[in-house]
Amino acid sequence: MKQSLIEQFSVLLGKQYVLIADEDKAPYLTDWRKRFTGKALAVLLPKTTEEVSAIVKLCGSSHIAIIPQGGNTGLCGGATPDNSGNQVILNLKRMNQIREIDAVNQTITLEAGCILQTIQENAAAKSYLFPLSLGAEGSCMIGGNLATNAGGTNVLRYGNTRDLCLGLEVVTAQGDIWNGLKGLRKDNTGYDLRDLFIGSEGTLGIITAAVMKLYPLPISQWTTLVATDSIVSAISLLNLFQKRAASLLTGFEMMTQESLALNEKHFPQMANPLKGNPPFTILIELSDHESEEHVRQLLEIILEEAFTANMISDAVIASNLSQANSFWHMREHITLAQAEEGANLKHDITIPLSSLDRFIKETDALMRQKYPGVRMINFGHLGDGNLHYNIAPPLGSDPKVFNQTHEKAIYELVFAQVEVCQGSISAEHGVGQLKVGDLRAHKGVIAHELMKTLKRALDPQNILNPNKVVSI
Ligand code: FAD
Ligand code: 2HG
Ligand code: ZN
Repeated sequence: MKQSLIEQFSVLLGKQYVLIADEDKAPYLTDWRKRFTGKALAVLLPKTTEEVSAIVKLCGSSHIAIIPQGGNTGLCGGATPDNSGNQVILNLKRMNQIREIDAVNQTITLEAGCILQTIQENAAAKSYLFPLSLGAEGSCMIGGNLATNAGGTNVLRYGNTRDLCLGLEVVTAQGDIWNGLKGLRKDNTGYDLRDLFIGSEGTLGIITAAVMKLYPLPISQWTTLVATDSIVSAISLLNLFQKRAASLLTGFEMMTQESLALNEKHFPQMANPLKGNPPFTILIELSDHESEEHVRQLLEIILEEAFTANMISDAVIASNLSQANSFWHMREHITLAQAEEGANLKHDITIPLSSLDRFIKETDALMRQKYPGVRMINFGHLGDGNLHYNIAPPLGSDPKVFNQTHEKAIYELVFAQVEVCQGSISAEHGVGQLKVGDLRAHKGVIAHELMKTLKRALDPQNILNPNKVVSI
């Protein structure tokens, strides 16, 4: 049966787009963090929506599950198959056409396999901003961004991927093609199907194309690094910028001393330009559609006010684009430094800003008491209350052994603290296979049951990314 299915895939896609040799499949079988590895009957590389639809129908009639995959940069194992060898990976990288840029409507219609950075570059070439921006933008794809409702560094001003999307084209679990590619900013015709598929991590449908919003490209941007000695000061600074700069504030990222020390250890060229690597370094970006001078003056006025109020103790304003880029690279390299250091435990959480200081102080204290020597590698999108509260094992311990022994208890400790502060256990990375149990425990019974009801209704055969997000 399996052999005949592979032959049918080959007839449909062409033999070279049905990968069955172990060495060809290998790059698709392990997630970015190397936490999960699975097996797959085949890796399928369709070029058109019709081919995706035909694959789903063939899989449906053979009861073979499908694992949708984009750039495979997800951090929760959502795009990795299980170990049965009975699942196929459907990678959308060949569906990489920009179908249309509508200058009047300020929208771009894209296929799911378009790489995020390519989209940004194409938009910029036409003087538009496509605001979604994240460290993996050189390889993640818009289908994956939509499926995970990715966040990144511009959420503060432009929202999550969901907020940037106006319409979708989706292949359903039955293999039907839903064409919802309307570029409408208002559409109250019943249930919002688009929002159902966004963030569903490939469990409800396969996103094949999308209409996304474009914005005017800012004409000037100023980026600065500032030093604060506490999270309370950092939040006061955020509130000051929100008040004075309002919508010109496009980035507000926090990095702790420990996270930048780790960066410097693995990437010495990424050393913190702020003297002495202060307790908290904040990266702030202002963007404007007026003159360079206008936003520069505003930035200086706000920084002056912050100095006077003792919110900050040092600041460096990037003098050119290359220095601004180096600030952002420093921020984005923390994840890579952590990967170099070895396996770590990631907690991608949101906490209301009013409870963030309490969360960090209490959780750090508990962590140090229970796991002496443990390292808190803390950074994140402070403007969104989104903390990457990552735990690295004590120096000298074997990360694998430490994680195997303590992972469950550490997750429980952090998530219990998140619950006390009324936060979320997944701010932007999603659930994947990593947090299925945690979602069950923390989403609330009614919400979790509703999610299972949706899954059963849309995918009764359970062939789309089974056992990811929810198990039914
Ligand atoms: P994949 O990893 O291939 O897939 C992710 C999930 O989406 C899987 O469940 C998969 O089945 C599903 N999926 C993929 N394509 C489709 C489709 N077409 N239809 C239906 N389902 C699909 N994330 C953030 O939110 N913010 C960040 O700042 C951020 N920074 C990162 C930095 C680094 C260095 C790395 C490695 C990752 C980062 N991520 C971040 C996580 C990751 O990049 C995002 O989750 C991204 O959106 C995943 O896109 P992808 O194309 O790689 O998807
Ligand atoms: C980021 O903000 C990403 O850089 C990755 O979301 C976070 O490595 C992480 O935990
Ligand atoms: Zn992030």
